[in-house]
Amino acid sequence: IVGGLRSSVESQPWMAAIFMGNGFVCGGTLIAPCWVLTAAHCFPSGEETKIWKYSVSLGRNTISETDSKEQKFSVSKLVVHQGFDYRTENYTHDIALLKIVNGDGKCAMKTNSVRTACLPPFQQMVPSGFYCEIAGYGRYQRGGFEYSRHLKMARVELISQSDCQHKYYNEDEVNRYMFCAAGRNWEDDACQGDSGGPLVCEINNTMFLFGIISWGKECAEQSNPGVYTKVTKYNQWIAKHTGLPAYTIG
Ligand code: 4AZ
Repeated sequence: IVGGLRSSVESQPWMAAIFMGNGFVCGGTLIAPCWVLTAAHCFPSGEETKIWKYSVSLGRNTISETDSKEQKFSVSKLVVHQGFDYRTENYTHDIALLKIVNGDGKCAMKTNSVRTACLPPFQQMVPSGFYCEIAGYGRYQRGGFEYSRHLKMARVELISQSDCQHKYYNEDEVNRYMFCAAGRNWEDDACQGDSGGPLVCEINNTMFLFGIISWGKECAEQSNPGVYTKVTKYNQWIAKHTGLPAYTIG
């Protein structure tokens, strides 16, 4: 996250960190005790058969050190959206699911630092101009290469679909499965290493996961908003692959 501020995981308790071996891969969001939603582009094609390489941490304030309150899991299933094409520069359907399980065969336990985010109802998008928040452990400086030592968050404003498709990007780059958001004065943005992580919006005191951090041209550059996977297009896909009852999905 470029700009924004340092966050504690207690204020982003749905935040997941995905690792391959000891290496950090991507952010993610806990949407049910056994399920983390993330971005498809975090996984090269064919990774569904190599889930033993991956692990997931919840309740973690830094990437570099383990946390006394953290919960660690292995991955028992990886579902990458079948419409995502890793070989092209196209990020359509940048969505994936991880099923998590710990050494005792259990899923996530609710604590002060671990909690699920809600999924919004199908096709119900927040209006442009609305402010939401993003979180991640990725790069923290415009043009920088270093990942943040701590979890960070930032407030971003949702940009109208037509502005995003005509003013900032084009319709080939940004389609109806994506939306755009940017910080005040273009100063706050997601950056490399944040992908897969959450864009949540507060509605009636409840945090709903509307976006998955996906891509963008550079980070925190004027007129280059961040682009997010539009979670409200995927309720049925999530229900089908998790088996979660539809009423818990928005
Ligand atoms: C990335 O490479 C990435 N500024 C994610 C988000 C943004 C740029 C790059 C948005 O994962």
